[in-house]
Amino acid sequence: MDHTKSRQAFDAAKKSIPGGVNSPVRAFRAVGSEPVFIASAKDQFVEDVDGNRYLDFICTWGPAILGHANPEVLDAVRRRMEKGISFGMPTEIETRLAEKMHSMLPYVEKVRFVSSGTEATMTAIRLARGYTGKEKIIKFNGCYHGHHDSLLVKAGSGGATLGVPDSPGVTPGTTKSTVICEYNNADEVRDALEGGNVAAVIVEPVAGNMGVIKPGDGFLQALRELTERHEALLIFDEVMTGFRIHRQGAYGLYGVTPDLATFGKVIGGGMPVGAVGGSAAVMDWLAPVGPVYQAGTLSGNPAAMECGLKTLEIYERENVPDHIQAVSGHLANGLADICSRHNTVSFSVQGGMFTVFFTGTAPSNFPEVAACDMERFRCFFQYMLEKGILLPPSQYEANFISFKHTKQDIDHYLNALETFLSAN
Ligand code: KE4
Repeated sequence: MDHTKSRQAFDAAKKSIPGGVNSPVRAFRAVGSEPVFIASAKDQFVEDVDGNRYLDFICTWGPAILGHANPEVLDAVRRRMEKGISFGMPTEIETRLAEKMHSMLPYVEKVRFVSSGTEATMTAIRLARGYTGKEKIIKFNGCYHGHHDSLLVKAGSGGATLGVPDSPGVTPGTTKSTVICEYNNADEVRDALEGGNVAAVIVEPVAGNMGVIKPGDGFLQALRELTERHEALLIFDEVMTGFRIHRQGAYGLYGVTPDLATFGKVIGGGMPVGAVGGSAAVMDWLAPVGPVYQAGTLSGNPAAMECGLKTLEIYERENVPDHIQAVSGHLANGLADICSRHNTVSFSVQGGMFTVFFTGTAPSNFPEVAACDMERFRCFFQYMLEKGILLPPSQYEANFISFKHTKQDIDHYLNALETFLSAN
């Protein structure tokens, strides 16, 4: 494939944007090549500036659950924007999206909209600390909740230990109250909670930022019981899993009700939206009703609200979850067949998200993912790119399926995987 124009675009971008990108993963550094620059997208396909067309499994990291450029969504956003883009005042469209989310998720009695998943989890953490009057936050090794300081930490040595900064600029003072436990290890959570002063446990109910890793049997239920026993809040970070692994996210799939949940991606339909939701008793601790401060110039932006609302309306009307479930079931069957014949790969599929791991046994936590053959993943990524299949450029990322992906698309993916594994 010719990537001349992408290379020129990248050279130009690097002169005015750090690394030429506005989010690091887009720079393709984990796969050792230069990124392609996207010119347009439609349905399950994207096209780069050189005119190369790709079957897209990034789906803008989850928001494009309807596929790209849905005509009804575009029309609704266009009509909304003709009335003005932003007012810094309340609008009814914000209420309508909040009501839609409550109608789909009854435990979400109230919602506060923000402009990213990072803002959503940052708000949820502050709210939990304000509501409980406690300080510590428990998160899990390998789970990503956005780039705000208090959760941008990595595991120290051993198990349930205080986090250490995962980036320069994050001070030990901001991470001293963050405890890291191993995903799928409820005993570590119990030990950490018994230390007291824990405001909340925040978890990706299905992890998607170390590849797709499902909770072991009873893990989420154990977190629910342990947090109730120790009067800490349970926060489901559903920024990625919300409306993707089930029409009611992890709440619907596992039957566990969190105290708070954070959302993003799908609820914005590709425009900047994040949200934190939960019971009115907890949510009303947020300003201006309660004392926990939080704000945002573009929070609840009418155009973004319209994009998210129309996305969820179509999602329900077209029964998108059932279609995605059927296509991902076809994928899971195909991957099971391939992995039965190639013992150096494994996989994990949950609803509209999946990962092929370059290790023989599907990982259950971050250290096991870190042991994958990353060089072979790099070769796989490049092989698929040249085949016109765009994968997330990291073993630690999830692949996404949209409403527009077909079983034929999945067969194309499976055949390319099989050919790669047979030759490499
Ligand atoms: P944003 O601030 O990127 O909107 O959301 C942060 C976030 C929070 N919680 C979960 C579970 C998430 O997956 C994310 C962001 N996901 C990444 C993909 N791994 C976004 C892609 C990127 O960083 O460019």
